Amino acid sequence: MPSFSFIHAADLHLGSPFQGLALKDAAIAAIFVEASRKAFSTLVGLAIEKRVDFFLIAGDVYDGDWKDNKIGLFFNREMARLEREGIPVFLLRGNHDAASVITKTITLPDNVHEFPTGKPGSVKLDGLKVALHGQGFAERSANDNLALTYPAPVAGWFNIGILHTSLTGREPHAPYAPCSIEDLRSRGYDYWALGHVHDYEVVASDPLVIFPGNLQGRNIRERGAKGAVLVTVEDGRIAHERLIVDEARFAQVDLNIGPEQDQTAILRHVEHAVQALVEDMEGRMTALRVRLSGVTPLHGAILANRQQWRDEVEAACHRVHEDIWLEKLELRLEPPAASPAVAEGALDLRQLLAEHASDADIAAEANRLVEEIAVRLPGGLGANEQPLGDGIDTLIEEARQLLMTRGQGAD
Ligand SMILES: [Mn+2]
Repeated sequence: MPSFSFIHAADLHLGSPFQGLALKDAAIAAIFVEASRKAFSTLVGLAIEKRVDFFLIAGDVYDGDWKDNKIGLFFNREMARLEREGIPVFLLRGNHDAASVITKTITLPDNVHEFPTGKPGSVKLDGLKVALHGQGFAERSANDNLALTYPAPVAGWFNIGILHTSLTGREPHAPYAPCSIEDLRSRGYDYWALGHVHDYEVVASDPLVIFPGNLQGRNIRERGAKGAVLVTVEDGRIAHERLIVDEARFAQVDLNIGPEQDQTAILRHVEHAVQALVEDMEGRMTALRVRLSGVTPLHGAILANRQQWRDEVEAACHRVHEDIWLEKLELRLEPPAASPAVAEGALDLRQLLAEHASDADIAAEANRLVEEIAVRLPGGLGANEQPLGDGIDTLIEEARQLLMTRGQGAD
């Protein structure tokens, strides 16, 4: 069997609206806005440099329908770089760029081959004795087990299945083209190039089943190093390695503060925790969420001066590294136990809010409100799983903290 190598990427989400980073510095925010495209250009550059034999993209090239042709022009330009180097690209449509979702087109170069959407298709690379099998999504939702209808392997060849799927479920990713590892194994292929899940995961090793994750974190839920996978096959032996191409990174630190810590101590605590991140940054600009929790007598003062505290925490980050920017200061603080001053029978707001914060009805009502707001958001933000950038738990907690501050003001 000939030796060869290929790149397996997925979930480029080109054109994804930028979300959840209230960076006040426009120049810094612009780096994050451009990051997804830069990451893909970097990956194409690596494909050329490493002289890979082909390039796979397992769905969700585009985040949704194009506003205009800009994103199509960008993708075409990158595909043309690969074509000039003789590198073919095999791709399929996922839930975000299903055939019914994308209404605009730009003619792509001849090296780009798209798998059909109504049924699985196969491509044979004769020189390499490699057979590729794939099926794209016709509609945004694909409820059928697509893997089961993939064709039998070509005997004696290296067979690769390409599929956009949530497997048996990968929260918080929506369930699409559900299938089990056993379903994949039953096809008798040598490698499964999956897409949809945005975290890198080697799901199985016999055969190899991999989610490469997305190329660039787009919000605080997509943290850590991002990239694609380089697969090398030599004398029938398969090796794989990650190619990290992200341009900027998201990270989070959770700090528990105690009642004895004053402002200086809290900010030192932040610095100390952030220090541990520097190695993980690998030189990338980093958007950091700092979550402060614990019991502190400063509770009221912090909530009342939220903006000042946000800036002080960002300043602490910059004392550690100039490229760490605060994505958000998330507060989950509690005041020390209630003073006995609360009169018998008086409404104890804190008690009341604490009792209701985890109430299922409150969560349902909050979800309904988010949906109502989502449809009015610009730029397709409403189509996101979490259009306000944070989960319901965090939003309810913030509302609770806000009410507590107001309540204190009325004392
Ligand atoms: Mn997807």
